[in-house]
Amino acid sequence: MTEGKPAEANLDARGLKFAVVCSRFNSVITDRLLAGALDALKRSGAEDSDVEVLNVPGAWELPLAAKTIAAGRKPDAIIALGAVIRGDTPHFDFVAGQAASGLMAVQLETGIPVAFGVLTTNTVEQATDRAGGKDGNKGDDAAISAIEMAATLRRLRE
Ligand code: INI
Repeated sequence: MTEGKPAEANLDARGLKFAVVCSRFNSVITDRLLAGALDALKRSGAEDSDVEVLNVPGAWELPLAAKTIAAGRKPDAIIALGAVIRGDTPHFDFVAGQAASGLMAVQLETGIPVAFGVLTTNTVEQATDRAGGKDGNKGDDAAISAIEMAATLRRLRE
């Protein structure tokens, strides 16, 4: 291990600014993802005043909202939350695929980490399990990743 670098993730969110972009589509699920993300930020020391929450209609809209926030308020990290659940048409593939590649493009273009808290599941049950159910809360997980990336990038840029 290189001297001076912590072996464990830095999950200290104090002094860092975050934006949470959350889609309303499948809001029964995304509300739980949002609660998980906000809980993780608070647990890790983020101030309420350093956390901005923005809602968008669906996962399709997440990349543009994230890009606009990145360009404007320049938070230390963005947490994108959504739930894309497979139906009987290929719609799922377009929405899920474009949300994922759009959010990746935003973080690479802007240099602001975008945590991917978008569930892509075959069923509502699978989504429920991952939104505070038996498989944890992916909103919480995304927030933890965002904190680590924000802290790591801040260190790298110093
Ligand atoms: N948006 C989602 O976030 N999840 C879905 O499962 C979903 N499905 O299944 O259609 C979905 N569609 C809406 C989409 O994100 C846009 O809001 C809409 O197409 C308008 O641009």
